[in-house]
Amino acid sequence: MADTPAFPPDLLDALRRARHVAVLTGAGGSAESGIPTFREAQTGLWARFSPEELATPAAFARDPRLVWEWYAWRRGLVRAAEPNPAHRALAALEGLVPRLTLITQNVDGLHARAGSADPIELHGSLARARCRSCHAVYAEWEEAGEPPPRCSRCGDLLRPDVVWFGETLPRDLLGRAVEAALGCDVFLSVGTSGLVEPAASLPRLALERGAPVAVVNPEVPGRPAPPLYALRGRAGEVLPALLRAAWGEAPGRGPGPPMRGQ
Ligand code: BV8
Ligand code: ZN
Repeated sequence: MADTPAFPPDLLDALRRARHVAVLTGAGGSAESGIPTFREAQTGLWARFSPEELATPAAFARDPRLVWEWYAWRRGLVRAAEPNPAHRALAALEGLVPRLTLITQNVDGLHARAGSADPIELHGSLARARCRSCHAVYAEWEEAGEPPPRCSRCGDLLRPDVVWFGETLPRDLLGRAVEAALGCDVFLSVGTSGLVEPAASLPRLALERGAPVAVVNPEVPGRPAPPLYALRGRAGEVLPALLRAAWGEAPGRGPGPPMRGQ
């Protein structure tokens, strides 16, 4: 068995006893699927722009085609990508705890593709587009003619169905995420730089209540002390090891000894 890094025993204990675990993921959770994070320099054509410049209503108003093509490029990356062991470990975690709330800032849909039942996609999804006027939502669309494609209902331009900087998050999704941060027994913050609000406040809400908060990231600044834990490493390695350390070899089974014949 690969030697699992030593995890703090009280964190493992809190996980095993938890009735409700909340998880927030960021771009670092998809990094091992080959999806560039926001902090990394973007490759090629997109090296000239920063996401904060392109992921805004003003950028789309100024140059709809450029913004639409940036998202088409990212959609291509996601289509070519597979969920990584971090996504799969979080999908397995659903079967190990009574209640799991998975909250993601990512728009790549990889948690659902890994089998997570109901990821809260706080910032929307690349897989959908919506009309900028009548707000009709599309899961598929014709890419004929000059991009962006147009709404079949009102003829205006489609835009990616994501939350841009300066736009408010869907109230119901944010409400569920805040409720999970306020009610969970353990909070895992995975692969996020914690710079973008209001998502960045979620781990803080849990920590302020004294709930154990574990940060899974190769870079964790400072010297965190319980109930804040630094699990320094890549999510695709740390999360499977954490499940093995807490629940044993077969992370796909519920707590307790594996049932026969399963
Ligand atoms: C809003 C979708 C109300 C689009 C995104 C205070 C309160 C409220 C708002 C604000 C505020 N202060 C500032 C604001 C405005 C703004 C904001 O937060 N700006 C920042 C830049 C300061 N917030 C908003 O506009 C939000 N709206 O609050 O509405 C309002 C309205 C008007 C005016 C005021 C308030 C909307 C924010 C949503 C924006 N949309 N995405 C798209 O994807 O194109 S944000 C986007 O960037 C992501 O979704 C994500 O949230 C963020 C990137 O962050 P991360 O995911 O953390 O990724 P990052 O690259 O930064 O870090 C990766 C991490 O992974 C690193 O730490 C790295 O070390 C680690 N890592 C790398 N490899 C691995 C790894 N970890 C583990 N394993 C690995 N292998
Ligand atoms: Zn329309």
